[in-house]
Amino acid sequence: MNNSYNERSMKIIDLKKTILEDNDADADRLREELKKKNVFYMNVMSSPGSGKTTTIVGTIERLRKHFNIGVMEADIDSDVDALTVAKAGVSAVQLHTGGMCHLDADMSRQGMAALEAEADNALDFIILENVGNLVCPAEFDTGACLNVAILSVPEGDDKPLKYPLMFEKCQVVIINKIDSMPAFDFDMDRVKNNIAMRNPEAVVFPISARTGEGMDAWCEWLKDNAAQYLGENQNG
Ligand SMILES: Nc1nc2c(ncn2[C@@H]2O[C@H](COP(=O)(O)OP(=O)(O)OP(=O)(O)O)[C@@H](O)[C@H]2O)c(=O)[nH]1
Ligand SMILES: [Mg+2]
Repeated sequence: MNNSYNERSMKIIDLKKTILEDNDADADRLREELKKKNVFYMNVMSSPGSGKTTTIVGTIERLRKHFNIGVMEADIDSDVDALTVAKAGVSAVQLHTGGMCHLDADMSRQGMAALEAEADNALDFIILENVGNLVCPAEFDTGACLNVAILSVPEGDDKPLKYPLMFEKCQVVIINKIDSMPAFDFDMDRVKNNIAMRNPEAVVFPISARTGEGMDAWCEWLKDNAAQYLGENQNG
């Protein structure tokens, strides 16, 4: 058969890597921008329902006298979390990700512009509740200066083994719902060992966002770290 078509070369583009590399560079730029503006940016990640919103509300209650806090709630749809957080008395915006399972640096920047327009005073502490997902959010640097993963007791102590990247990328792991320990075979020593295998530097805080147990220790640590970051920027 006479084939009149010329053969064409075919290019495979590793899209994901390009997207990730572009995003990494943009996240570094955002961190620099936030440093200049003296804003501490914390990214909270977990599976759906691990207690991100409940922990964030408890954190706001303890830290709002120390910082001007604003919250970005990222979800695929709905505004329930932004409404919950706004009731705690801080500026909040709901970000819809258009079906995406994570937030990236540019989406963070867009959200911050909306949040700043919403806020009465200049914010110095921005919290992102990332989309509930233990995989995708860990792949995309949001430009945050602190990454926090929440693992709740009912999910099981083996999750750091199954979802390594999340536990490698965060500086803090909060173990939430410790009030439910009697109902599960969750072993606190085992989970700490599993986290340490992935990330020996990670700081671990067992808490119950429902009863408040452990919340003061977590918030004291966070207050000291945020104050140090903001102080360093002012001095530097
Ligand atoms: N027993 C117990 N329940 C909790 C605790 N923290 C949160 N919950 C409950 O867990 C459910 C989910 O909590 P949320 O704070 O909405 O979890 P989330 O991670 O924000 O959920 P998504 O935004 O949907 O991903 C709610 O019914 C909370 O009341 C806790 O420490 N102990
Ligand atoms: Mg939530």
